[in-house]
Amino acid sequence: MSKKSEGKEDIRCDDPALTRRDFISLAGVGGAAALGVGMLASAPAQAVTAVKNSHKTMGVAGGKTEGWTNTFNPASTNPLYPPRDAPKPGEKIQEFEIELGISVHEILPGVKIHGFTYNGTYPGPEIRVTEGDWVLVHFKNNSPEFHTIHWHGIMVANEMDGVPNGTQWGVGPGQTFKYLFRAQPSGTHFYHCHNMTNLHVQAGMFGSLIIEPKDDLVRRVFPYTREYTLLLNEVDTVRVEREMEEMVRMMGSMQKMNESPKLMREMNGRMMGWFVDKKAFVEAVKSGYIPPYVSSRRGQNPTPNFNYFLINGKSYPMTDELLIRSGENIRVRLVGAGAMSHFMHLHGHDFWHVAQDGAPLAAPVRLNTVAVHPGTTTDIIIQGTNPGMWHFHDHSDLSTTNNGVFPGGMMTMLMYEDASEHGVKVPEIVQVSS
Ligand SMILES: [Cu+2]
Repeated sequence: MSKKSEGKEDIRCDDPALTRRDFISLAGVGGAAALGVGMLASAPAQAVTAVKNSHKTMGVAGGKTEGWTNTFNPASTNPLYPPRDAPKPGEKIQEFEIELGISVHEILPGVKIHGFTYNGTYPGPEIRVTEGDWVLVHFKNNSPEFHTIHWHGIMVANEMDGVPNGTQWGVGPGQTFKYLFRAQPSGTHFYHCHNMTNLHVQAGMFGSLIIEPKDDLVRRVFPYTREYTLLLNEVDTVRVEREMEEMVRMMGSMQKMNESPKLMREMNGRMMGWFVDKKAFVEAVKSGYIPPYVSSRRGQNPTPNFNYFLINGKSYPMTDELLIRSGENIRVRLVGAGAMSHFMHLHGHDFWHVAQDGAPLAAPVRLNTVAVHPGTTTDIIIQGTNPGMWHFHDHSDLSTTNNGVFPGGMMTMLMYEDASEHGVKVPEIVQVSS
């Protein structure tokens, strides 16, 4: 578990003392950081409000949002806290431990892949902190490949950005790297590996990073007690399996050839095509260096052929439902963690698009379908106005399949817990069809 730490700390990466620690789980210090895996229902159901009165409870009347005062201000993109500051004595540090390993992940009954998993889960655990908190992550690499963690959308100091052979050396097998940053800006964000990103994200190296604002405009205007985080990505299971096997074989022989971490890092840089500058790269090619894109074993089929489309690591019907009650607002945080755009559509309702990339919009937008592009996050509020069981899915129909067969993929259900009280009658087959 995490150790408690307060006040200024001398942050040294690749500290050999850290590599001997036993990393098992990711946890916040002092219970202040709420953690969950994948879809998170953060609180019990709130009191039921009869659906006929529900419009009075939602902070919305006449099609306009009341109390939404988010005026345009260019300075709002400036960091609230100097990103290069260090923790001052007495400042609290939220500390987390993330251990990377190879484990088997089951997308659906009968469909398993080998994954790179943070603390054994696909996707990794949710990190949830409050804006302004210091965040210290001990990232221990227990896999035979190099990795980093990139804090997507976070205003970190340059050295903490997690770009391998760019802002840091890749974190090698058995090594630990300490990431330290202040949580800003607030909102829905995520983290992911930045080494061989396409493969490593498919293999599971991503997770949500929720930074709670001190004053939440979304919650003020749309009071809610339950929320869900949906990380969207897609996988070419054939490629992931093939590349993971190849990677383990290759890295195993490299380690046998040379146990020197320094040489390993340099060899990895060469293999990946990283150089100190463009001139060195051009000179190396002139001298006979063959870049990886020339020697690629992928041949004429360079693009992944995605065959599974995941919400929090699972495909329908194994995706978790969104639970709601009549008159309730729920907040849904959608994260475009993969390589494809997805177009999330809700049946039977309009919803409010309230935030994008973490920041509240200048005005909420009423939609029934919202695009979630790679690298973006989208927050929506669903109002419990129409009891029943409703599909919520990517409207790009390719993504509602499992290995080419409908139904499946990026689909879940908005389930009213009180649907039967309102006379809704649907056959059981609608609840889970596969
Ligand atoms: Cu990685």
